[in-house]
Amino acid sequence: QAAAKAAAATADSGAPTIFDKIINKEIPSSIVYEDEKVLAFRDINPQAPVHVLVIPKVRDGLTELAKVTKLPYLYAEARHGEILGQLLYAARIVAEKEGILDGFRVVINSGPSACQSVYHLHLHVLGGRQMNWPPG
Ligand code: DGP
Repeated sequence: QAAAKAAAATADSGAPTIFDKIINKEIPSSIVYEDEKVLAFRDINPQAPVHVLVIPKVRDGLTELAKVTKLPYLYAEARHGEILGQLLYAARIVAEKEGILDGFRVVINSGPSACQSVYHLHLHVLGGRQMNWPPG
């Protein structure tokens, strides 16, 4: 908890992130789904039996989205509609592939107060156990 908060508070929201290296296959990841615009891979620190991150690959859209997520909330504009829709569509594909369509959670941690630690927009797809509410 404390470590996650510290990482979120010090994250550099302008710089390339570890996810760029994952997209470019410079570092390995366990890929669950990939298409032209979206990459989904297993979280290195899973919080549920299924914990997959879904991220945009497209460099231009990515830069714009990474910038807007500097704000303490998800700031989406109309021009982001297509890529945001593709991310949600990929989340559904991931849930289906992982066999958790009966119940899964999609989370975006946006900004330091939400414990965002990697400043490359990403959806967490979580499932495979009973999910509780409220979240922490
Ligand atoms: P967030 O706190 O929402 O910014 O989540 C970032 C997630 O990214 C966190 O759950 C751990 C994951 N993560 C960080 N570095 C790596 C990595 O190098 N590989 C993988 N697979 N996941 C990573």
